[in-house]
Amino acid sequence: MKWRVKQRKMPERHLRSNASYAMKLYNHKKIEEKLQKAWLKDGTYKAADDDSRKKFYHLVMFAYPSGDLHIGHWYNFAPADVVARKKRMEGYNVMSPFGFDAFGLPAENAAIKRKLHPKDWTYSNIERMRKQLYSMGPSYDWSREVITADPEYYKWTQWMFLQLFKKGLAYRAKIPANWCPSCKTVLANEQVVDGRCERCKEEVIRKKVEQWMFKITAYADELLRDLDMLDWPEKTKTVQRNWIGRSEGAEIQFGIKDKRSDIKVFTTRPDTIFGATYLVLAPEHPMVKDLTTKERQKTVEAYIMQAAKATEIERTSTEREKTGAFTGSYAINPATKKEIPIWISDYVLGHYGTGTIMAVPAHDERDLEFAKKFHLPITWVIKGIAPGMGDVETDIWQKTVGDHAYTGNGWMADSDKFTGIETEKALPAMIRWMEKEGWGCPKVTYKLHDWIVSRQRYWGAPIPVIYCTSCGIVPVPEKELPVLLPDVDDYNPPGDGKSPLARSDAFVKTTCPKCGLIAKRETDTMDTFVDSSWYFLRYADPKNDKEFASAKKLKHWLPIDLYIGGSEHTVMHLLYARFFTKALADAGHLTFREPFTALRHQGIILGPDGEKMSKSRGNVVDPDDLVKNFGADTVRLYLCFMGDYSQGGPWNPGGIHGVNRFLNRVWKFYQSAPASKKDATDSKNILKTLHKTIKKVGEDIEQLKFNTAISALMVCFREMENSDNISTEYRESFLKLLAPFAPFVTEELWSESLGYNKSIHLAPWPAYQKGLAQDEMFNLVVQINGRVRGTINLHKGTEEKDAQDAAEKDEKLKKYFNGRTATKIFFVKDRLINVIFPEA
Ligand code: ANZ
Ligand code: ZN
Repeated sequence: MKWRVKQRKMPERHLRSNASYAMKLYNHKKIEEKLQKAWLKDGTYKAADDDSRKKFYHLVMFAYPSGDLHIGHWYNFAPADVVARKKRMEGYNVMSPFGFDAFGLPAENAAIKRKLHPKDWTYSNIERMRKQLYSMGPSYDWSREVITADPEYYKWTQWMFLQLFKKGLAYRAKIPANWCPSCKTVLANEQVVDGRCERCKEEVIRKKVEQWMFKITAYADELLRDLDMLDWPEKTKTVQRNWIGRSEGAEIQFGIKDKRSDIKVFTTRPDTIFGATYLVLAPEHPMVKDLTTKERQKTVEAYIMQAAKATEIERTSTEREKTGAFTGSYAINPATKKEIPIWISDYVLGHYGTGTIMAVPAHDERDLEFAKKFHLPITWVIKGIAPGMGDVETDIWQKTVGDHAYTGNGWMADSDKFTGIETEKALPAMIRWMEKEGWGCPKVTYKLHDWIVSRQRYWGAPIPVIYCTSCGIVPVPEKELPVLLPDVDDYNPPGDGKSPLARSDAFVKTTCPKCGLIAKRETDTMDTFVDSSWYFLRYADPKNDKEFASAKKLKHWLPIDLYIGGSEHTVMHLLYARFFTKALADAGHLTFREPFTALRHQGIILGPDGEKMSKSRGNVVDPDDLVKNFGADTVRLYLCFMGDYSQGGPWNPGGIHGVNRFLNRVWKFYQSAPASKKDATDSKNILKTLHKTIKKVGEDIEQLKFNTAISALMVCFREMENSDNISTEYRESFLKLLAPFAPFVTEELWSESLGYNKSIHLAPWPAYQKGLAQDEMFNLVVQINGRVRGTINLHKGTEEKDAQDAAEKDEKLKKYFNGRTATKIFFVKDRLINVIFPEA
């Protein structure tokens, strides 16, 4: 009996004695709050404008003050912060700033829905998000924070507008624009997704309105060309390239029968001119009215009405049956001199090229479909087979014309003096001929359009322009900036296509800066993408009230060394910011022409069910709860550990426990084994682990491979845990390597257990010794079809693909491969590879 009581008491006492220790063990709430304050107070992450150290400008995309920081923000910001921290420890003068993209439609719509003023809604959100951000422990220099809705900021947004205006890059034009009937404003092409408003999902209609535009097309060529020199994901560059959409070809003039005017087409295949058997205009083309004969008027008008309803996606769809109407007029093909009918159809877009095409049904799939439907002539002018092949030739020709257009290259046919020539040679010759004859010239066209920047909404920077009845459009003098956004009572869109600011007499009425007469202010505000096109410049000198940033500070900090953010910004923000940089450089305000030297995208975190996180699905992961339960370090560490950063993936609710246990073990280890007076000497093996880890973690962070860096850290830690006595070097180095990932725990242990009084985050990043960090070598046995043919000396841990490559290149083994493709490979890491070829 007694014995049993004793037995029961023993573990209890053990527990109790540990209880106070356990409390001291990792009270994340306490240490995190304490350190957040200390870092702010000490200015630990303040970036000094000092030239003595090499700078590193590290940037994440600033946030919309939507109200809450969600796990997707964390996934962008927390792993990105690891890089900034590591660079800082490496001795770089790191600037990692943060700010808020505070103007714009989403904030305004949300505020209207809640019957709040957009300003109150936005600024209270900023307040909340800032606190959430502190909790994450990022190493931002908060003294550089920018908020685009602050007058001190948008003063310079307006100033930028004026610089573009001066250079003729900001202009006003009446254009068919995307109009969202629900948001009651114009949208940029980039803001229309599948024919719908990106914000409210309402179907967008086309409406002709006078708008302010930025001439981004003036930079189309440079925007395209300079992509080559950027360290960006290839896919992102490709998307931008396609968005800019450069097409080389010719512009050809067709005379109109019985009329003096003529009509221009853009074609990428001027070599097919002899096969152009009809013309097609976009239904909205301004010449349609003139070209339509009386008899055809009703049909044409009905068709135009019908076509106006189709979205651009529908119009460019290859699935949809072609529709159209004959105008009753004829053009003259300048090459054949034949009369060809002029049609209209919605597969021709009004705002691309000249809005008119020469149709070559034999060699263009869309034209062929159209020609077959409306029984228009088909003339074959390119053959895919060399001349003189007799029957085969005719045979192929006829078969092909029946089903498909022949869109490839080949030999010219039925093309007068060009007949028989290869198309690649004929093309330049034909353009020269057209030029000489005076009806054609080389032409480059872009898919990119000028950027519509005016918005008929309240929550944005007012466009700094005044309309005077005698002087016309007059820019607001720079010294009068900012044009303050007035505090109006009714900020709802009036629904008449005007901005809510138009209702404010006090705002509208002004005097002309040139002649002093009564004049009116522009009441449109700027697209929020204007604000974000230059915010990264302001961080260099955020408090400057004389300039948007001083030349000296810009020179010191810019361009951005690493920009990390979502790939959804590929065609808007990332393109606009590049345009702004080039335009400002040309105006003499910047000395560089590309803002983001290196760019990386994080992947997307999905809900635990593998679906996109959304409130309606109920699969949203709330970072605040996680922080409360596990602490920010655990959340950060898990986000870094959960998978390949660029891929993202589903959130695994169980996974976070593993990294939490790891951090607790780390905590316990340093608590129970404080720095000893007499230092231990590590064995060679232990040292090897350490130096390999230093090398690997450093390299992995550079490549944003956070997950594998953490795996290496776990191995490194186990070695330490299993050793009786470990050196101070090992202990300190490990903590430093972990510091960028888990800034709070490591900071606390650094001071409490290791006794330092300067932040670990400013301590030097550990260096590795090459000799110790090197992988060991071993002899890989190479078998071909199961027979040993030799060995090759490789680094331990070499993967299958690299092992195979090495074997193939080996002088002695080469002959067994002989350029053949293996059907199967058996691979045993660090031991053997067996390459199977089909037996001859
Ligand atoms: C004659 C021709 C013959 C064409 C042929 C193609 C093949 P990308 O590469 O996209 O620039 N096109 C021109 N303007 C158009 C518009 N506003 N709406 C719809 N299509 C238009 O395509 C250029 C080609 O698309 C042009 O070359 C024109 O058709 C058509 F065997 O001209 B092509
Ligand atoms: Zn005037």
